[in-house]
Amino acid sequence: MTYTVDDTLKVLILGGDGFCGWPTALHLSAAGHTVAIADNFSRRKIDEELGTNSLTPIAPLKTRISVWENLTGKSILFDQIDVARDYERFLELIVNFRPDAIVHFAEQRAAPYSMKSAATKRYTVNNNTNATHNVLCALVDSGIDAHLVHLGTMGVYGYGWSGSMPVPEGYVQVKLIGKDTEMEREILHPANPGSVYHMSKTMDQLMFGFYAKNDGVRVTDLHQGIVWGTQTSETGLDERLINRFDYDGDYGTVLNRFLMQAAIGHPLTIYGSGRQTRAFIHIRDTVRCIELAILNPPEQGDKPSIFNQVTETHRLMDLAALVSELTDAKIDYLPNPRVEAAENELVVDNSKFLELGLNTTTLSEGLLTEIHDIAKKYLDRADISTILPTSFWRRQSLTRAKKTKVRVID
Ligand code: USQ
Repeated sequence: MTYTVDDTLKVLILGGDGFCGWPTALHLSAAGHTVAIADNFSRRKIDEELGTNSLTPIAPLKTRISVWENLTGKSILFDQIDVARDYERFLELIVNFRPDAIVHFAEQRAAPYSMKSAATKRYTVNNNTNATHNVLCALVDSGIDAHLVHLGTMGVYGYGWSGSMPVPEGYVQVKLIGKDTEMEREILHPANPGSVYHMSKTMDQLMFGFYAKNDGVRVTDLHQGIVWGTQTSETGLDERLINRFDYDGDYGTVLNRFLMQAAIGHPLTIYGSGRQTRAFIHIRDTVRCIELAILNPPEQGDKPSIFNQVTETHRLMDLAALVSELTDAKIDYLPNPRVEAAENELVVDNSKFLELGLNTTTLSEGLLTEIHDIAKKYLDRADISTILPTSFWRRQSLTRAKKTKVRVID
């Protein structure tokens, strides 16, 4: 069954206080859906643990929700739950709320954080896989046929595997060649994660496939690229609704980091060659994609529906050059703290969202300037000591990074 934009649904957002979750909650509430948030504030706690903070001053969730209610007359329900650990309470929540859709953002989402130490690797796997499994298990346990929309990642495919062939939306056709026979099959695209975080999302995929097949759970997995930007039309309505802006070496994603670095006069930090190509999406398109996914659920018994949630691809050195042209920022080539291909091609098939009517927001000078301006506005909150990477994929990278001199390109 497909819904129309006039249908109003009950949507439970897991991780609704985070960078993607909060703007999604507002977008869906503005569109008339009944929204409930479950969150354990782990993202705010990790800020404390790392001694970092959002560049933008984010209000406590209760304040955010009451400001939204005062502005729009629309209420958002909230329950503080750790989905990975409080199974019984989560079950009770879905039995009481009876959602039509659950949007699952409740995972540790930073690759560098997931690679910092044995403790963060274990936390990432324990949290992410348990959260996903608890949600699936609770859907079956409760008998509630809610559509599960999960925020996955382009990183499950890895980079460079298919060369210039477009990365398909989740599944590939393969030919199995035996001694005497050959057969064609459709399988999940081979998983090729580049960090423990990305690995946890590849494990999620297996759970989705199993529960869809065994129990008829309806799942959409969104393979999202790197998000840039910070504000949506809803979060921009009042400063107390403002979204997070992460710029530190663990949680800041590359383009937002470049824009913030330019704003404070720090050289742009390219890791390695800069010839890595990645997929990008603006936060405004993230929230639109989530709504499109909710309105277009798979049928019971279908395999998980997989969408590539990306709007464009760019080489990192080209992005840095663009930001540098706009702002006169210098560019630093740092030794790469990660283990990743120095260079890759990336062409992505995103036709499913385009067919559903997504009008993409692509990189434009206007938007880059808007984010640069936000970064400038909150400059006094910036802690420059958190910019350089402190997470290294291999122990020896740390030693190498200390020994190698940074090359500055004017
Ligand atoms: N990079 C730099 N300089 C920096 C930061 C990063 O050159 O200052 C490089 C990295 O080496 C990497 C690329 O930029 O090649 C992307 O790094 P990132 O930190 O922007 O993004 P990533 O670690 O891949 O993770 C982010 C989100 C994650 C999401 C993923 C989508 O944190 O939640 O799943 O983007 S994707 O990359 O498509 O898998």
